[in-house]
Amino acid sequence: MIMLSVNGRQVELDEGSSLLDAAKAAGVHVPTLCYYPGLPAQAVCRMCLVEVEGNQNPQPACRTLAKDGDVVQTDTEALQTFRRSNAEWLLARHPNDCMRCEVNGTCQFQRLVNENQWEERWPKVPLGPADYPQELSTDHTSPSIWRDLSKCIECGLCAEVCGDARQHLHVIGFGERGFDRRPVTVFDEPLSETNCISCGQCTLVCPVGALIETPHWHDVLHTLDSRRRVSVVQVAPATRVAISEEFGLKPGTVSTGRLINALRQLGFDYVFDTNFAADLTIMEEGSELLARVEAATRLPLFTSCCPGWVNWVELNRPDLLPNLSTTKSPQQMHGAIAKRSAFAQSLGPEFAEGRAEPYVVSVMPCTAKKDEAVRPGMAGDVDHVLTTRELARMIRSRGIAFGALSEDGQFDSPLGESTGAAQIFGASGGVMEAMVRTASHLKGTEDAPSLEWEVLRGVREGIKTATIPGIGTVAVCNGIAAAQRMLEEEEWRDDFVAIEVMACVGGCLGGGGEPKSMDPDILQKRAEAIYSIDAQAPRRRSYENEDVQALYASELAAPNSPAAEELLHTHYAA
Ligand code: HC1
Ligand code: SF4
Repeated sequence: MIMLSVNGRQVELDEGSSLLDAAKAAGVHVPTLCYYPGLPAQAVCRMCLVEVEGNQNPQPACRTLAKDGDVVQTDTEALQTFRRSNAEWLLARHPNDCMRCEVNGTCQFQRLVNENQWEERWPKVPLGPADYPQELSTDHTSPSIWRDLSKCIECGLCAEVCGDARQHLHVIGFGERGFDRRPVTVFDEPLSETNCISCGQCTLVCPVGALIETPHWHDVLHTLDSRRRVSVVQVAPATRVAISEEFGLKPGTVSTGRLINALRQLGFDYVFDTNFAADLTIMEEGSELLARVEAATRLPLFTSCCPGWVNWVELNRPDLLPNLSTTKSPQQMHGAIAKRSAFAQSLGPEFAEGRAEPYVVSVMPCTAKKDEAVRPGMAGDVDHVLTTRELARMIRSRGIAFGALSEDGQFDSPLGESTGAAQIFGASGGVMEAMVRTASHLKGTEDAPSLEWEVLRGVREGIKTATIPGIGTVAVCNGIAAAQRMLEEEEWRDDFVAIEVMACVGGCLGGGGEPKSMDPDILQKRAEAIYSIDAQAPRRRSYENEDVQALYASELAAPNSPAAEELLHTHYAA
């Protein structure tokens, strides 16, 4: 342990802590723009400069190790002048667009300028070289992610998260040097022409509005307000936990009921649960796994509910496409059932054949789900996809006091029932654990004590494995980098019968559309909340979902039947 003082307060810290950690421990706020927990310190914005006794020059707190006996000052007049000058420089390169900007209210630069009342003193200087074509600075080609380089503050976090620090995709990197430095794609190609998998991690770490999810919320409000179509909304497992953070509730607060009430107030006619379709996914995917094991073909089976992962396979390893499960993701299944099944007619006369097709919206923690919704072969199942952040914007724009809503909201029936197994889809390892619970039952090897597969849980990046009696060894790749590492080894083909891959570390609870958080333990808190919902669920195995059973009885006959194949499965393209 080391001892030091920050603004006269003594703090004790582990060795290896930074001066930023020390300030936090002392309860002192040091401003940052280019710092993000878990990513390498950039130390480029110079907002976190602090004075350390004995050092002539101020030090960036994010990248300077705290030493025993340090005496640190964070808010001297000289530091305030440094910060103001740096901010003025950034202001000169930033448009005055805050009032209509999608990140208004959550932008860290806006908040800092506002808190300090810094002024714009210099003429505007656009980002990049003088001859940089302005049409290249705005890129709306991706169905999932919008880029606006004119808002970039060159913090470097997008390149870090897309590169070696997290995703190992290297779609965005830094081009040019010095004054012309800016984040670019290879050859400045639009995102849609690159190997971007749409995971949106760059939008999560961007401190400003330079990288955002492709916004759908304006269109959704417009369609709801027109009241021309029966509207259906489905809610992903990870959203009901993380949305709480957007409204100041404690991280890890479960807000399922509040969320349902908010969606009704927004004007949705039916509020359904993506988890219903997650149970259905397990019936289809679990049966697919058993059939492949039986026939000893196309093994290992890769899960396919993460569109970031599916995109990665299509772009980088088309040879693995036969191994991907053909089962649609829960989002797409839910849309297909709400729109195209005879079962949907039981929802009410407005769903009966011949009437206008329902308008289906999904709320997801994921930017790649926007891309999935327009994929060939699945386009039309879901009309619009909102991220958790976008839904929060909608709720705020309609003046709904989310925190004051009651937790008593209930999903509509029948596309609202689900089990605990569906809920854990939102965490890394959850899809595999859910599949194991049902596959063991279908195989007749069900073992009650193994309902909870602890070894498959956990939010830390990496690979987890478990051997399932009667089925074989399964693996979970937590993050697209872990999957890439695994595929570099040759043994994976022989070692596993099934592999779950979620592109975002932590699984969907760490998705690119989740609330922005500077809490280093946020993934763990969200995961605990997700597993608590499962632990309290009256039914915890997907085959126990009675509405799923009713759907098979009334329309689909059995998992992987021709009717199920037609409605609930898809194909992939190299
Ligand atoms: Fe996910 Fe899924 S778990 S992919 O992460 O299979 O987005 O939450 O909705 O479709 O159910 C996301 C989450 C989500 C799907 C399910
Ligand atoms: Fe989307 Fe989840 Fe995949 Fe991330 S892990 S890209 S949030 S589906």
